[in-house]
Amino acid sequence: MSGHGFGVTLVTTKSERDRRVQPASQGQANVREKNVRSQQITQHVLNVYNKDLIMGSELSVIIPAYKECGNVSPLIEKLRLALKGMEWEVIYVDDDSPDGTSDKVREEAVKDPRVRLIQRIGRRGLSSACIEGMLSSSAPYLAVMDADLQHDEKILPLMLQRIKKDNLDIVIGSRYVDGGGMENWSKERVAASKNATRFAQFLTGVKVEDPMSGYFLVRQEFFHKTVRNLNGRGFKILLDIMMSSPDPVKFAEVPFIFRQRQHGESKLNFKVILDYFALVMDKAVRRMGRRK
Ligand SMILES: Nc1nc2c(ncn2[C@@H]2O[C@H](COP(=O)(O)OP(=O)(O)OP(=O)(O)O)[C@@H](O)[C@H]2O)c(=O)[nH]1
Ligand SMILES: [Mg+2]
Repeated sequence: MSGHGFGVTLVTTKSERDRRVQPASQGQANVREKNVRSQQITQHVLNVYNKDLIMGSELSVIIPAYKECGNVSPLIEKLRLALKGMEWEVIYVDDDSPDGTSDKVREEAVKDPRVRLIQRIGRRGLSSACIEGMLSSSAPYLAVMDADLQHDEKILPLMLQRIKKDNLDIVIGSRYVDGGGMENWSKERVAASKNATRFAQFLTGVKVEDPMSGYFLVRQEFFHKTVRNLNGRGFKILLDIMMSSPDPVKFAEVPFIFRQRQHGESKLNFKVILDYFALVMDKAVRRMGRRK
């Protein structure tokens, strides 16, 4: 006899047939039948989805996104290539972008269960999007990268290797260590970025070359130790995390070339700059408070 469930052909074994010939009672037979079917369905699910997916991912890549519809499919494809052979997932956190970013991510998720989405309605904010994405993951390692293809996904395996090998809390994708840089940026933008970096280094005492990078990989345990101290506002989640740790942070920087944005528009505006100064001041004041 065969039955159908979830598009699966269920083949009943001889011993099941024998048991069904003289059931102790019809009720018991029904229960037994249900158990057999549920075991067969579980086995089918295990066969269809590979073991890695059932076991969970080692790395979650968190992508904050606002109006990045055109960048979704190209970035997911780049991640597939860069992370081949690894256990990974990608979690988009989209603030209900009017250009259909969330729908595009859902379209990709139907084809690949490693793609996940948090669509926030009535909310805006890059840092808070990263925090919520990281909190939604159960992976031991969490990467944060921009949605607009500016961060070089090819260094992710190296970042993961470094954090494990050197037992670090955080590995930063850095524009300002040897080998790093910015592709075709205007002199004014490079100067503004460097000045803002020096300002943060001076006021917060943080020893990172690129504390304003939006590209990093963090150990989940470490993130959970800092999460309740985070300011959570504005654009600079890395600086926020580094300055919120109760203990000295073990970190390394891996160089990459910050690419030019190809599709979509920049969200870097005057409010973002004001938020940045507010964050640095907040962290500097707290640091002075801790020293007293
Ligand atoms: N969820 C969410 N993501 C955001 C928000 N603002 C910006 N982002 C995302 O954060 C990342 C960084 O923003 P960008 O506008 O690229 O900032 P930037 O890289 O400093 O500036 P450009 O070089 O001009 O692109 C991108 O993936 C954005 O889509 C927001 O309010 N909510
Ligand atoms: Mg960008």
